[in-house]
Amino acid sequence: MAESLTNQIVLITGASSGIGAACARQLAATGARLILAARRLEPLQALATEIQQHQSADVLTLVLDVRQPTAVSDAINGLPEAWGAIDILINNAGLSRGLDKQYEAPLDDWEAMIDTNIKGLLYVTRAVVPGMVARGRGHVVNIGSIAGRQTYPGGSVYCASKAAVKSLSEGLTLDLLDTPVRVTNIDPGLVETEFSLVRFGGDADRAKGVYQGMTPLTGDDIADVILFALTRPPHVTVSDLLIMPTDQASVFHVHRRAQ
Ligand code: NDP
Ligand code: 8X3
Repeated sequence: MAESLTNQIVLITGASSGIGAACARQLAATGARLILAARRLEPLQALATEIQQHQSADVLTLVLDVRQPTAVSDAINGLPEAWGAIDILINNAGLSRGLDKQYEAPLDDWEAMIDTNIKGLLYVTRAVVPGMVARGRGHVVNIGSIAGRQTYPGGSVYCASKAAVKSLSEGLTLDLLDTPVRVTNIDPGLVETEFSLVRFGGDADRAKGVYQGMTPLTGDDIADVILFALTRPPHVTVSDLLIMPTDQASVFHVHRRAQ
């Protein structure tokens, strides 16, 4: 039987936009209780208000920078009692910075990507998963990328960070083998979110160009698949998925129509 998500406590990192916000909206409709985490309070609060009003879901917002290990463990350990037993963790917070050559890129960009996409994901996992193991239930969803499977020019460090996510998903699966806790790795292709805007430092025209002439995925497309994985019966693990726009065959092959 499909797993019900009603009253399950879900922590979504990077819930203030894009894929994370889409997951929040879809999970709210299932009756799950949501902890929405990100650095920006305003979009988190706006989303929480929207979800509470339209779906009367139970929502807690958490201003959190996943790059700060002490802040992460304090935030998780300090959750109100009614929210502490996290059933589902969606490790979604992540970003790319620039498209510079490996021998030219600004060091700050590397730090941001490695600290967020690899170390941040690890810090949150380290804070949440012991409770899942102790309670004998839980599901971790890691958001990787097609960029973790194929490296493109100027993408060295972002691609490496997403290859690391894939390894971390595999490692966590192995480490949890003698427990009921499940791990799902999701690798999306091009999804139109704030991702490219962040990558190109707020340059909206350049960001728009990434999706020009093709139909990208939406955050909802990825949330659909995550919901599918989360609702499989307990003996089924959707372990590793690549989700692509129909207009994309690889990081190098995107079908664009003349406009
Ligand atoms: P968005 O930029 O729309 O969302 C990224 C989210 O991550 C935001 O909510 C942002 O919130 C949060 N975030 C960034 N840094 C931190 C941090 N240090 N601490 C906490 N939260 C943080 O992009 P997407 O929705 O597209 O990205 C979500 C995930 O999907 C990322 O891991 C990305 O790498 C991955 N992905 C995206 C693809 C795409 O084409 N868009 C394809 C494949 C994978 P805030 O700024 O408020 O902290
Ligand atoms: C995001 C997809 O191809 O822009 O991870 O890196 S890509």
